[in-house]
Amino acid sequence: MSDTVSYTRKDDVAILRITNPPVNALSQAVRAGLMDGMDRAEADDGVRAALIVGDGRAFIAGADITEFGKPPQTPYLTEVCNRIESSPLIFVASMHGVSLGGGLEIALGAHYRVAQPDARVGLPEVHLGLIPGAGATQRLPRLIGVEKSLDLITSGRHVKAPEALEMGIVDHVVDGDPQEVGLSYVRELLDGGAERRPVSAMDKPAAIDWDGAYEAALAKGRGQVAPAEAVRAVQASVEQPFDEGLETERRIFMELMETDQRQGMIHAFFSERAVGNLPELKGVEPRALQSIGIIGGGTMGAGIATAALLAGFNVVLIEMKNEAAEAARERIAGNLQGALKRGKITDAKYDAMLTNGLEVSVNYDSLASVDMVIEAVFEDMGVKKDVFGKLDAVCKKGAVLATNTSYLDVDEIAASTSRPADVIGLHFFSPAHVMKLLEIVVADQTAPDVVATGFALGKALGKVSVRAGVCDGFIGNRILATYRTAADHMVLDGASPYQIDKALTDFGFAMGPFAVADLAGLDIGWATRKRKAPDRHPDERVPTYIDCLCEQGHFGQKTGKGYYIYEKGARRGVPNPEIEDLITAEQKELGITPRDFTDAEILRRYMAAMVNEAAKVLGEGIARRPLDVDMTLLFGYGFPRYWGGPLKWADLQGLPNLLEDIKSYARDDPWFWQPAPLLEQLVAEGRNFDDLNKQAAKA
Ligand code: 3H9
Repeated sequence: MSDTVSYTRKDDVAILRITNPPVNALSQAVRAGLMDGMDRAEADDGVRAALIVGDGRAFIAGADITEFGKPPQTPYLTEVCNRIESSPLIFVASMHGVSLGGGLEIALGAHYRVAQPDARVGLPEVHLGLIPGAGATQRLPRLIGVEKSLDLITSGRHVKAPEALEMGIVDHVVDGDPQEVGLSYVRELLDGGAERRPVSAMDKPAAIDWDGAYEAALAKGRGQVAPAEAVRAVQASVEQPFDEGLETERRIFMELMETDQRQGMIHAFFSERAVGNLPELKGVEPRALQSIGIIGGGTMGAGIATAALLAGFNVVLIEMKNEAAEAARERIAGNLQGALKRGKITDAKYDAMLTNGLEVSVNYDSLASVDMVIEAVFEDMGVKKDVFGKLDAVCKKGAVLATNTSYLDVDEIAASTSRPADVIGLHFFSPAHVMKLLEIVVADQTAPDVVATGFALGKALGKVSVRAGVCDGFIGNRILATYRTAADHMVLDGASPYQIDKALTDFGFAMGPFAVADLAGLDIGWATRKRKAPDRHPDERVPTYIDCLCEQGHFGQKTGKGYYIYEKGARRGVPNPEIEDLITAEQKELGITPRDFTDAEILRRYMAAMVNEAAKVLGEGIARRPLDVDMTLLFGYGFPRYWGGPLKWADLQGLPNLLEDIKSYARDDPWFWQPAPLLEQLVAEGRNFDDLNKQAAKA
């Protein structure tokens, strides 16, 4: 038998046990092993039924994603599922841990399914830019109907065993050892005279409004095609005989396999896992971490405190005045209420977090015993240095001292203490208990175990942590500043902010840059412009029309007026008519004759600016790998996941073309469009960003 599928027999039942750590992915060896196991079981005298069970932590996590993009190898998964279903033996799947994608398809090929109470099933293929490709779009609708199937397939969500039982995906839920539970269920079935029950032979489900469902899936996916294509595959289960439906599913699956979106999504899948895996941290133990101090109880500080409490840490929050401390407690309680409402925590947990887990104080001495402090005060070097001076005086030896600054020099902050090796940047994104990104900013003297502690914290909080070096804005905000500037230049030259926002949401961004500016607060950009004004290069083009709004106290969403006007309580606004006049006035003042931009040019310039700055960030070592940039933009800046990130997007477009475009833009504005040396080097060497990712993985 194969190394990955073992064959044993208990009385009249054959047991096919899959062992392919870590998650029993259906590699070619596993597929072949299952085929061999079936041959053997059917030839084994006296065997009446067969049980499929997984070893280790999962039944089967799906097809082996590392095989995608390579020539498919026989036996194909569809054949394996069909072979299970058409076997003369009664086939039972005993499911524990996860049964995802092809894993669930194997189970749907079986005639009966039993699951552990904490098992989860799902068809997450859309998260890889695909649809299920081994029969689920044809079998699941026959088993549970079209609507429930579409819910599962187009969302990719995981369903826990009790819900799967209610939906009719599994037949039985029992706690115990998966093999033992499976065997007793098979016994029960055999003794009860149960017969084979092929799902493909079940009645076809009822039709729905397919075009409506297709359009809805397309809109919800913001340009992602796989969920919408899944609707067409499910449609085939109603309109075509089973075998033809399988062919339709296969055709769509193979077409999606060829798309950029599939490549982008799979890049995102592996990068999300690789991003926290730093060679420099191999063998480095993080420091002990149980209690966290937080300085500042505004939106950011309260958000970090909420995230820390939810992850089980004790939190001491420092504010300047008692009223502010109490307001911070209220803010945190409000955030936790949200978690309570969504069923993430129980009433008892909620009470315990607020009474035992959280201490608010106005006295820095309360921080004497905490393991880490995260400062989240006003973005001003003087204020930060003052805070770090106090922390240096009160914190115990070995405590990690972190700043949540979003652009200030962490080296300078560290140098203001007597223990720079303990100082690190932990840049959270607001709201910190919701946003997934954490930039871990490593200063010159930060000790390796302090970096490891930052990553350990990120993991405990469920964040995607990215290592960044010190520069103005680190990885994310530095790149943002550049592509935002490209958008500003286009506005000066004639594109409207609303056309730009629309072109970028059409591309798949959650929001366009001007809607984002309104959300973040126009005062932030205004303050940055003022801060940077003294060092500004004379060739730098900086529009000032929006400052007129700021001077009148209009800061975007929070004041009801910015690029857009917001009705009270509304999150979406309508274009502010004053903006056009302000832009026209500035164009006149600067002697600019506005011109038209196509959406394609807007996208190209915006992305070219993003990629060029990202290549500079990489070239300077602020980000170590292209995938670090990709994950920063994906998890902190609303970049569409199905493009994998800006540098994956750049690879997919072709770097030589992009460099040519940058050089052509530089003819009008050579100061802004200076090509990144790394980009020029990659083009000259015929390499791309993914080659750098691969090189880093080998190192
Ligand atoms: C499919 O089935 C298509 C079919 O319909 C049709 C085919 C014809 N393959 O996430 P973790 C690796 S599409 C290969 O850190 P967790 C993962 O990279 C597939 N490798 O652990 C990591 O490696 P490393 C549909 C896989 O406990 C290690 O396993 N299925 C696969 O947080 C541990 O993973 C999916 O989309 C795989 N399928 O989460 C499921 N899965 O240690 C995708 C995982 O080297 N997987 N690895 O970094 C998941 O959602 C999570 O990995 C899972 C475990 C929930 C299973």
